[in-house]
Amino acid sequence: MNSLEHDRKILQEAIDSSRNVVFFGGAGVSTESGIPDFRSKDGLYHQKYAYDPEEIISHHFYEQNKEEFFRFYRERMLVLDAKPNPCHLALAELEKRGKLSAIVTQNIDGLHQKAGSKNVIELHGSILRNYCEDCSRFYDGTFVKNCPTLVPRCPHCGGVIKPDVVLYEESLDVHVMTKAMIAISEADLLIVAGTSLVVYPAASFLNYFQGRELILIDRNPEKEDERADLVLHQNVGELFGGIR
Ligand code: CNA
Repeated sequence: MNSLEHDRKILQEAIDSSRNVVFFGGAGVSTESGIPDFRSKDGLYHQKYAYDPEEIISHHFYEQNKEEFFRFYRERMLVLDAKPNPCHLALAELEKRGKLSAIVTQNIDGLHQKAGSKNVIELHGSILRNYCEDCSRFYDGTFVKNCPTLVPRCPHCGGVIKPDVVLYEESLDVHVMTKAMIAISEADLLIVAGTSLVVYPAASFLNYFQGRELILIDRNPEKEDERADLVLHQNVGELFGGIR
């Protein structure tokens, strides 16, 4: 048995012996769907832009330099054609079977819902939801993608259409945070995958876990966390490929 099969067997056993699994994920969950993460070697933070990507997606930058923000956002973040990978699909199946109660995600790509998951708690919002800053009308991701102007404008009032995505310096929605905390605190198995756990407050939600086992999955062989009972260094999509 190779290391992938071995780790998959361990993960399957942990799931089988749990009654309430919660999945906490980050950008690494979608790299196998072709969406780059932030902090891996091939991630967005290691690519060259006119400005530091971390600065571009901050609230003050959005307010001061909308053109540059939307140039980066359209090129790098507004990915609408990605497909769910085996991790997204296996999690949706586990929810259907009543094993998994919630997915808490830092991702904004909507791939868990595309895979069929229902209870997806999006800590950082979604590129699929967009609002006019002036009249609050709603627009989907395709509308923003196809908007002829670089800065998307509301056809009704001319206001700027802002993605419903939590930028750096912005607060998380209180109701969303509460749902995430409750879900994590009620889990007996918490699977944490594809996240560097450096973005706060999201990363601190792990502290609400009081269940039996916390399993961390990351492809970076150096990634560890003192809260984890077990660390599996695998590609999360590949690993979940055979999970039932
Ligand atoms: P991050 O800081 O980029 O960390 C990603 C982590 O995942 C790293 O530890 C990688 O080693 C690991 N990783 C990457 N690919 C895999 C893989 N296939 N299997 C296992 N591990 C892998 O991303 P975080 O999510 O921790 O940071 C939070 C930010 C990233 C959130 O605010 C997100 O909105 C934002 N983000 C989201 C997306 C998306 O929605 N798909 C993409 C890029 C960034």
